[in-house]
Amino acid sequence: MSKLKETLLEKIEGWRPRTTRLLKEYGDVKVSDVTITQAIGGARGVKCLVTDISYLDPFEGIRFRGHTIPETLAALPKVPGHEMPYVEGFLYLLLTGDKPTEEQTAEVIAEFKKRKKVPDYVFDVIRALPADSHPMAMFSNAILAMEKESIFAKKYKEGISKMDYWDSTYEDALNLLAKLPTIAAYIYRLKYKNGDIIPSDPNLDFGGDFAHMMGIDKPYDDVSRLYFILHSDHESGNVSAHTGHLVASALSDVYYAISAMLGGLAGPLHGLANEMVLRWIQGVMDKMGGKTPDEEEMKKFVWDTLNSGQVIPGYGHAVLRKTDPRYAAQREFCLKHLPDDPIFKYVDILYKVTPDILKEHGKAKNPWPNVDAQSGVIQWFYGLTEYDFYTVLFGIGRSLGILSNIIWDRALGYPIERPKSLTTAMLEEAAGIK
Ligand code: CMX
Repeated sequence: MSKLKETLLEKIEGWRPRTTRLLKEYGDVKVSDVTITQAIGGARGVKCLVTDISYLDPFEGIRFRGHTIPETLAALPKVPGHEMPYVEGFLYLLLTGDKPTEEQTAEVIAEFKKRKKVPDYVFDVIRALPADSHPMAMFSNAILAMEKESIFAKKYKEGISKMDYWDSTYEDALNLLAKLPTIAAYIYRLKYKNGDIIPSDPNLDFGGDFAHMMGIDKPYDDVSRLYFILHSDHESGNVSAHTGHLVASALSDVYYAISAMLGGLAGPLHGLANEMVLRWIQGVMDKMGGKTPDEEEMKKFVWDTLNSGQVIPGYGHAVLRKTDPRYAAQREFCLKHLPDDPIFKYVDILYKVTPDILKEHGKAKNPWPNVDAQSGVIQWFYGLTEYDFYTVLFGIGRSLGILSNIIWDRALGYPIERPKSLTTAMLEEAAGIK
């Protein structure tokens, strides 16, 4: 057994009595009430999910295993000669809650290297899809095609104890994660680079090999590491994380769960917003004939979008009530590495004018930018200008968090998810309407 798995087992055995005690002795304690607004309105703010991997405070933003983004980036072992930490060390943190040593990080790197060969039939499946398929549809299909590799599904059919579900789920999760950079880069090179595929370099880490297979020079390896870490997890209620958890709660294996969660991430109100931001900015650039708009001109574009009944992509959030620290981390990166980039200038002017406009518009509860407002600029700057690929990058990152959650869901024996519905007439009755 790997040291990571041994540590995880120790953590799981230590954690299980806490969950059991809460259920046995305090199961009736209330943590939330549900109003009609919440029942009709997408369960906003209803506290009915449990995760220890990350927590989202509306005013502070995300903490991964208790650490803010700057703390996380500072705490993890760095790739020698690079600014950013190993994604593999970050996974160790998500899974165990402990900051990994260099040695513990090296073990996860070795685990990924062992598992990263993608079966040939996956590439056949991708190539069989229509060439104009969205890259997210290609990514989801490729992952679903590998379902037959699931160790959990095989063991379940053979008959295993509920206490051991997490073990084969862990194996599936690592097997799948290790392959995601190769699958994603294959889709990119097939779709946008005439099928000129760059093979994986067995000596590189997760982020480094991804940049290599994409064919993009340094520091894109660090950009990838930062991007995957920032997008990994945002507690459990967002559409992708919730979908992953929900599907896996039926004991569907992780191939089904990750393929499904990508479908949710591909929506324009969720992960696709990073594509929509670049689309929107390109539209403004075309109208401006390449000239950078001043604040007054930019205000007009924002108002025109709102007045035509559309949302401003990259702004607003269901939980956050301040500038997303994932936006802030990427902004800091831009200020350091690409302060004069024309698209960054657009994003910067947008940041200056949009919050006040959204406040005046009076609808969005959060007028501040989210992660997606800033992420495309960095990709564009380093040469990844095919913006319909951006959500795939989000999908690789998000898989780290969702798979960590699913392993823990299984370890703690969380049941199949099944909230209760009401009819409109029942709501009217509850409201006292005749
Ligand atoms: N531009 C214009 N209107 C907005 C808005 C925005 N950026 N954000 C919210 N609103 C509107 C909503 O559409 C809603 O309008 P209606 O009352 O007409 O339905 C109203 O303000 C209230 O919405 P809310 O409670 O503030 O926000 P929700 O929790 O319903 O939705 C989100 C959250 C993110 C879907 C929404 O802010 C939005 O559509 N933003 C733009 C798309 C985007 O950036 N999504 C990415 C989010 C991060 C991620 O998941 O990747």
